[in-house]
Amino acid sequence: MSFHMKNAFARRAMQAASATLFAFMASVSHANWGGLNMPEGVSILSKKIYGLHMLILWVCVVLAVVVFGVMIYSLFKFRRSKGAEPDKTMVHSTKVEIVWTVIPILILVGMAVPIAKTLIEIEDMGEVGLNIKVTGYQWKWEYEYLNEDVSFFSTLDRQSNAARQLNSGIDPKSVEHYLLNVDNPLVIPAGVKIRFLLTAQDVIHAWWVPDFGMKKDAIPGYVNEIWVQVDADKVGTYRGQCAELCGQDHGFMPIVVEVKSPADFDAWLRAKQAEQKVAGSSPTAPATIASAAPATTVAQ
Ligand SMILES: [Cu+2]
Repeated sequence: MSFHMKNAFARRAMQAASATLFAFMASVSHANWGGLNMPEGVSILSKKIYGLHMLILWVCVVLAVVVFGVMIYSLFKFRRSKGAEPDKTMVHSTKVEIVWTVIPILILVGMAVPIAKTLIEIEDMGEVGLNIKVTGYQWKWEYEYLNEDVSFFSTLDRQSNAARQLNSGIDPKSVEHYLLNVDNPLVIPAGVKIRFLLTAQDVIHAWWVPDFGMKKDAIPGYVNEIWVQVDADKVGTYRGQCAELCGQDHGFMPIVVEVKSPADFDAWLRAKQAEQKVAGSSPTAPATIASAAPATTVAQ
């Protein structure tokens, strides 16, 4: 390649790169920056996980700035065209090798401490106020409030189900919370530690509500645990989905959780108990799980 061709190629490459950069900048200036980061969530654990994520992100940013800063500075400052000569004495410097091995070890150990603390907390199922057994089915969820005689199924709402059919003639955009709404939402109290016992009846599903910061597989024959404590002031509706490819209608088994104040939750639970007693349709929880669950006391 001649010098001129090389030059023309470099110029065209620069033009293409700057055009791409410009297009990228133009698109991100209209982007929803709030959706770029992971959500902070509304539970004790989701906030801890978010805090960890931000801590590690900033550690990575500092490391990247230092490492790339030194690298780019060295590339320009000591380039061959300026007559730089490689320093042969540094090729096997034991001192330097020890330094750049020990520093990353210290950084990794420093990061492992808060991570281990949070992982231990995630697994701590002590002092729960309410136990809910969640069973995944193709394609719905069943919720059983253990020792409370309340259980029900939660399936995709009728509107979404009608709109999703081929040639339904219904514009999905006209359906509120399309594919993210259910007939019977799960109801839980805010400010109470709740243990979820996850299992499945047919294939592997996964119960996932992003705002709770928790996602875990629901596996037939196994009982997995997670706990969630929503902040007392975060009463509201939170949505999630099955997060494990579980068959043709995997995309149609959403999760809706209504978080109520403890008083409102108690009223709801009592009404539900009365309703299920009348209907005579309250299946009792399997003895193994019910007996493994500690006494249920919902904080007022
Ligand atoms: Cu599923």
